[in-house]
Amino acid sequence: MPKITSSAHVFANSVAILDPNGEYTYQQLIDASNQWAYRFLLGATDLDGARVAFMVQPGFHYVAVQWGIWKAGGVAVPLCVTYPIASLQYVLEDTGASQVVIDTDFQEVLLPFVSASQLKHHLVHDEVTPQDMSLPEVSSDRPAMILYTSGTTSLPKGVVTTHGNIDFQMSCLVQAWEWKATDRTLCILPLHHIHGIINVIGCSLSVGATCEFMPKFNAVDVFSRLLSGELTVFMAVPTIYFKLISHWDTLSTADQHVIFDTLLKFRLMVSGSAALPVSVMEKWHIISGHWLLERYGMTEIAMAISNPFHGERRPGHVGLPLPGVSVRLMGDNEEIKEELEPGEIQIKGPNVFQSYWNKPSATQETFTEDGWFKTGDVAHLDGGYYKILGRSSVDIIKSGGYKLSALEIEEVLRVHPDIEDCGVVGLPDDEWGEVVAAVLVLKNAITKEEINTWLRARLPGYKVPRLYHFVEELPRNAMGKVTKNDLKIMFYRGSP
Ligand code: MLC
Ligand code: AMP
Repeated sequence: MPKITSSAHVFANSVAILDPNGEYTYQQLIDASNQWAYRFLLGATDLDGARVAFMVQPGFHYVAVQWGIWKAGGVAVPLCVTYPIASLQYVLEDTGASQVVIDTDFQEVLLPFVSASQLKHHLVHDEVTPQDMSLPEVSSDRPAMILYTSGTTSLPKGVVTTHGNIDFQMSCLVQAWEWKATDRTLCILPLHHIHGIINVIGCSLSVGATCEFMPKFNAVDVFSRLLSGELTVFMAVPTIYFKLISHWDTLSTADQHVIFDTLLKFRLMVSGSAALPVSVMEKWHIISGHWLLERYGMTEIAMAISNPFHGERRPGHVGLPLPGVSVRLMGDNEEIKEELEPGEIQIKGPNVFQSYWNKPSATQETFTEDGWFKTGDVAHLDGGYYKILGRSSVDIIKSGGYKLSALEIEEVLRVHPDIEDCGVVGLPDDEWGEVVAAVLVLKNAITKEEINTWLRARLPGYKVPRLYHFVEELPRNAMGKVTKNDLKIMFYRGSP
């Protein structure tokens, strides 16, 4: 069982969670997660790795369900709360989930499918009679969680992490960033990805700190919580800092001074999941007096490289290997790269995931023969600090901190009856890092708005292209492969 669920007894009377419904102690979290575990066990002694999916609003119930699954010996599969049914169905079918937990807000989208598939389901607010049973011993090498990541294949892959992985991922950050029980943080990130799950909820609750939830990001509300003077740690993706800066720009000088004085008292402010532009880091320093701590991570490895808590936080760099994590840069000819030579980031350590769910060959291909995980990100070392230079695949797009697969979006677009062919690329964007853009060859006339409405039934909003360009034919190289750089150039020339 992850240490986070057993160490909670030490902080029993402290406030663990604050969400829109109220305040909850660690003891309430222990009690509620035990009850969830009993509900999942359905009289059995151990779920033995059965997958339990849950579509629950960020907050107390989300964490209680997650811990309940772990305590019962199940594998937690958090569902994105903005997914349309097609994306939810993919995850439920791919994991072979045997039970699903549904929050009131999501019954309309999920319940018809779950009922039709005769999946065992639980509603978060169902009245249940409290039970008392014994819970299984769950060893650290057992799978704990499956998170879906988009990559160089058209369909998202499930990343399986063990309890041991999760324990290490949290304890490593607690050590590096000096988390303490007196900390209080704000969770504004989606909870189907590691940034929110491990770095924010996991770290805070593993040390007895308090985690506040704001289920939907909004710059005005975030500033109002930051200004409460109660928070000590804040973590976000660069797009969020960009949006906060845009809001700050509209405020009076007097308000800006109050913000500076309050934010200066924070212990730590972190940025990650995408490259932090130096201009954003510098502007945030003017706003808050803080040099953001930028770190590098990935669903498969959680966090691997981080600027130091004490010491120089170098703009444009992701820092040094975290304690216990080994990092190397590998060249195309299997040679380890030295200072200022670009190479692929490869990672080894207890943070590295176990496998891609049901995909043994994808798992094998992503590791070197000597067991290093190949990230696909290219970096160089600059005076001991790693600097990310790019990615080995043009088909991976990072937008708002979300990793998107151009291939996945193309695959869905090609199903549209009026679309003959398409190519999807990421275009640089100050706010989003990259925005998704699609070049289409049409069979029949159709508007961008019609395409977007159709896509939103099949993909979450953050995967839907922001820009379209229509052509007679896609540019291809001698091998017949679409030349993605030519697609990008079309948008710089202007879209019709
Ligand atoms: C949303 N929109 C996007 C978008 N996300 N557009 C382009 N790119 C995106 N990524 C669109 C929506 O479709 C919507 O359009 C409009 O923006 C507002 O949507 P929203 O969801 O309300 O946006 P907003 O609330 O402003 O959200 C922005 C955000 C969100 C930055 C809060 O994108 C977010 O939560 N990002 C974090 C993702 C994350 O946690 N990644 C970590 C992965 S783990 P319309 O037309 O409907 O108005 C990882 C490892 C690591 O990367 O190192 O951490
Ligand atoms: P995900 O698969 O959603 O976990 O996204 C992981 C990817 O995010 C990494 O492979 C990187 O490409 C990117 N990433 C994470 N942190 C940073 C960072 N600080 N700078 C640049 N890219 C980052």
